[in-house]
Amino acid sequence: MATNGVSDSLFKMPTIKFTKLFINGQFVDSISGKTFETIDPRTGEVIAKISEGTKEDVDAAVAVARDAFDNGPWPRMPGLERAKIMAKWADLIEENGDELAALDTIDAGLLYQFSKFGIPTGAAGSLRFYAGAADKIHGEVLKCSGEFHAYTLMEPIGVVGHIIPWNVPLAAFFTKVAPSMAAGCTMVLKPAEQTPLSALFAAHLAKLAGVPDGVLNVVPGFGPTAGAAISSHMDIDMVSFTGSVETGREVMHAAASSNLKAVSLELGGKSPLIIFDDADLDKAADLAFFGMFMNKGEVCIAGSRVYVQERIYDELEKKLVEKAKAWIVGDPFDPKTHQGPQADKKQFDKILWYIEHGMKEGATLLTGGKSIGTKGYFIEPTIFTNVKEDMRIAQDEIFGPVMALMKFKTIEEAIKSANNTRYGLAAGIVTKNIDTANTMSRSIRAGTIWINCYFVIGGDIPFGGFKMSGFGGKDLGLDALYKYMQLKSVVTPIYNSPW
Ligand code: TXE
Repeated sequence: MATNGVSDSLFKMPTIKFTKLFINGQFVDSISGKTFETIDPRTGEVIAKISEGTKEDVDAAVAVARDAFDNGPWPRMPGLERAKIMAKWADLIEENGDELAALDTIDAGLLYQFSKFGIPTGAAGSLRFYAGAADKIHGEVLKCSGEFHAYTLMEPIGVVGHIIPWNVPLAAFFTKVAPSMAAGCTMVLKPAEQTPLSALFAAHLAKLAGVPDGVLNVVPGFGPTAGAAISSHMDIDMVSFTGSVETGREVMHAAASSNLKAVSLELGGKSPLIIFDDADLDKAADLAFFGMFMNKGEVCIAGSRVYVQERIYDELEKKLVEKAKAWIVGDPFDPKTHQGPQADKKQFDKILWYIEHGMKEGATLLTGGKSIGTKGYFIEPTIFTNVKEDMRIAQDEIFGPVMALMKFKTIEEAIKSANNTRYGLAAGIVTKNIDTANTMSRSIRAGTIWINCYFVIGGDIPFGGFKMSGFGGKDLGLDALYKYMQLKSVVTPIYNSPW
């Protein structure tokens, strides 16, 4: 394995300008005055101290978001006006793209090239996609029985609480914020405690773009305090959450036991990639490797269960090992690096625990398995073979660079294996046979199926899971816009009312 560790000379540290809560268009200290440290996963060192929002700060943020929704211009503005402001914000995101991308690299360990790629696509791209839809929101005229005229209105759902994770901070931010803003909602967003930096910078740019005060509020803080205050708040109309199944359960519980706010959950995955023996082996190996190790496996849609038809299994195994040996783990700013550090110590420890557990369970470690260097959270790309489906490494979301390689004989067996999971976020199929592709894509219970590709996501493709991977409306696509809206029916007599 080619590992270059971390070369100090390549470190780039952007200036950290925004460390406070963003409420009502201002950067303010938390009410308690408390702060927490955000850590650089390349070194384990402190980047900055961030104001720590707790329940009181969430209350303050919700009060202004509520007022902005009930009395402010944003929900009442013509869609085209909202769109103009969002498009201006998108321009500013691109103008400041280098700095924003660097913030995600130092805060979450994303490859700088990957963060940069996400600026025009995931961040500005999402804003532009939903800005384009903001003036095309309409209900329909209904043909109803009796002499009544009836129609529907699509109205913004109200104040939204967004709770987002740390694996792709800026993309997660805009996946939530862009459609809800286009819908006319106001919001309070809690970034993950590991990665608050890019969200605060983006909030500053929102203000410059002309987003009215109170519409977007960002409250960094921890899950059990700031996060729980959002999901249990009586004045928030909807909570939109991305994270673990366990926390998703808590969010739903809090929503149910407070004001029954609407809930949207995007949770984890254990997605299968199924390679049939008619596939081009080099292309299939590329896809499997990319599908697993992109962003160091910290992706909810990572193809972490790779099923290979038995005739090509040994050869594919060899190709994957070769790829792992050539894979460079190290400084995420270095353009030659393929994989940066895991996002934080907790995640690093979790992944290493699973690797050890996989060996104890009896799977064969084909390559990798160790951490790299003495500082930071770097882990080798790891591949297990001889994996049994009931092993935890084949069932649990590891959220790290750990692939479980398994064999299958028939298409029936492949379908059964692909569905042998409590998750249902995504799946990939590699085959030249259209019948096989059609049969598989109809039979797998997952929200996205990729045929001869992987990780193709974008503003225009709805994204979200089946089963325990989530529900409550999709992220991305026009569906995401509608999940932040509610339908109102309006009915009136056509002729003079007898009443
Ligand atoms: O997630 P949490 P963690 C999976 C992945 C990872 C595991 C644990 O397997 O290893 O989850 O990660 C906030 N009320 N995913 O512990 O706890 C928290 O502050 C309200 C998959 O970081 O779900 C953060 O902002 N909010 C995933 C957000 O929830 C709470 C992405 C996510 O943290 C809360 C991330 C509470 N009680 C992890 N507790 C994906 N689907 O992409 C925490 N939070």
